[in-house]
Amino acid sequence: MTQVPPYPTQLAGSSSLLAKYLTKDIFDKLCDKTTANGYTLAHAINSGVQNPDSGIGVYAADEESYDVFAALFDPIIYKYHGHAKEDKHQSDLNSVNLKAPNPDPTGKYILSTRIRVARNLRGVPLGTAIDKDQRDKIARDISAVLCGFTGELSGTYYSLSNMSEADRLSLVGDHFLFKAGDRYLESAGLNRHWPHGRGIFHNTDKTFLVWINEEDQLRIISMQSGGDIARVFERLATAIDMLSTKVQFAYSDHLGYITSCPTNLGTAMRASVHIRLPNLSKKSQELEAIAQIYHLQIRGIHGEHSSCQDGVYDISNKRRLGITEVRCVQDMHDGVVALIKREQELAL
Ligand code: ADP
Ligand code: ILO
Repeated sequence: MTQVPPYPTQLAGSSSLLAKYLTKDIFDKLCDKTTANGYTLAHAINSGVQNPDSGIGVYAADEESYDVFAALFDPIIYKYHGHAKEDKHQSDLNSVNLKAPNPDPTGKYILSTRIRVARNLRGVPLGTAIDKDQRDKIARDISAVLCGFTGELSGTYYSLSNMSEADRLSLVGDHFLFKAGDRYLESAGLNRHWPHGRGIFHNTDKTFLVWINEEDQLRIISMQSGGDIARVFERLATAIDMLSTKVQFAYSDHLGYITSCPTNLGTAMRASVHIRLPNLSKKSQELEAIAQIYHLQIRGIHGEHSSCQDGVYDISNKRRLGITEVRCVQDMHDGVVALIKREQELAL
């Protein structure tokens, strides 16, 4: 008989969505449930329990996790994305529908633009429950597909196991590669067998990159210096189209692309700029207010949970589910236009 874990009292002082929605009643209802991949409630909540400073605190292991643990995941998804149980997701990667002229043609504010989507393969457990052989197979199969890309997208796959420490640190420092040892991922089981099966594919200019087997099996990334958001989106859409002809991704009509963290469901897209806002950085309430109007998320430029330095921010779309990819990027674009306008007014 499986042993039922006790209610995690460590959540008492946490302001995560896990702590908010994992009432004793919900816990009792879900604590003996398991998905076909052997994923339990204890697995799903471990990251939030071990890291009480989490914003969310839960991870899934498969599409089934979102059904089996729906009593916990549904309110979290609704609170984060405003997406209700009966709502459907919709996709639009057609760059013609995006109205995004460069908000900063002289390059005074925007340092760089990056758009990424997460993808996971249909029928394979997510990184939280995947085994070593399955993970290695993904790295082999996907890198082989990517190495067949031509033109602007042609590039090379670098496995983390064979990479020198100096190369790894340089790629991380230049914002191209994921960091090692994230404690939220660690307690979610996403760092098992590290660095096996992890790697990065990129083209020569490092404008097209694919992370393999980090938080999600694939993170498909388009990025470049400056604020040409439309060009970055167009490149990403082309790469996604090409990959989609070779592999089937996990997708549901309700949740869109299935990801290990519920914040990434739907489009699984984060479109961001690194932007210099020295005057607005002294008026954090105003910055927050603009972010709220345009559905923006504000981060430091060294990844999530990093803080702002010298008035430079990572500004991205916050919503991802129930809206299209074009809408995600439009949110970011329109918000950045508003931020630059206010920054200019404050400089007068
Ligand atoms: P995610 O991969 O979920 O989008 P992170 O915040 O962890 O989120 O970012 C991963 C890496 O990408 C970090 O090194 C970050 O600095 C870099 N990055 C994010 N947005 C940009 C951007 N607009 N320009 C350059 N680098 C970026
Ligand atoms: N588990 C962390 C991160 C949540 C959102 N970010 C990512 C990378 N998925 C938390 O709950 O704060």
